[in-house]
Amino acid sequence: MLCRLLFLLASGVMLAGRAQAAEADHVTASHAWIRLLPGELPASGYVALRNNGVSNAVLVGAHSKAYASVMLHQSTQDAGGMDRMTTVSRLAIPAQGEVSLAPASYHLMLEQAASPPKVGDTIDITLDFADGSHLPVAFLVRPANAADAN
Ligand SMILES: [Cu+2]
Repeated sequence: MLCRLLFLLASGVMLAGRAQAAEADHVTASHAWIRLLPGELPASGYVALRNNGVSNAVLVGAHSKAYASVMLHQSTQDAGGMDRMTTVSRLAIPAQGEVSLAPASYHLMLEQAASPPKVGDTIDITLDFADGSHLPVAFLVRPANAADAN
């Protein structure tokens, strides 16, 4: 009897420990959308991420069945006003803080669509965190001239 009680206690502690370790569990996503560009041009994915946890959540990438290639990028302008994009390997969402993937900033670069997306479609993209946890997010496909916020 005591053995069984100890076992139950131990598994309860393990479950609690696991829940605490999962970064994705503390992150909520809102305003997830994709800007669709014509032809074979890559689309961009945007989303506002909030971390309700007590430690940083670190986004390390994303994947989707809808696109063969999903990359985390940052757009910046150099001194001459030229737009540049760089690959981002780690993006920390601070504890109790927010990070936005938005035009002219961080974004998901989406290439090699499995089938051509249409405006109004919802596309599932899973965000990958440094601890191996995942956050599935539904992105709304919007036209090339869509405003920054939805
Ligand atoms: Cu990009």
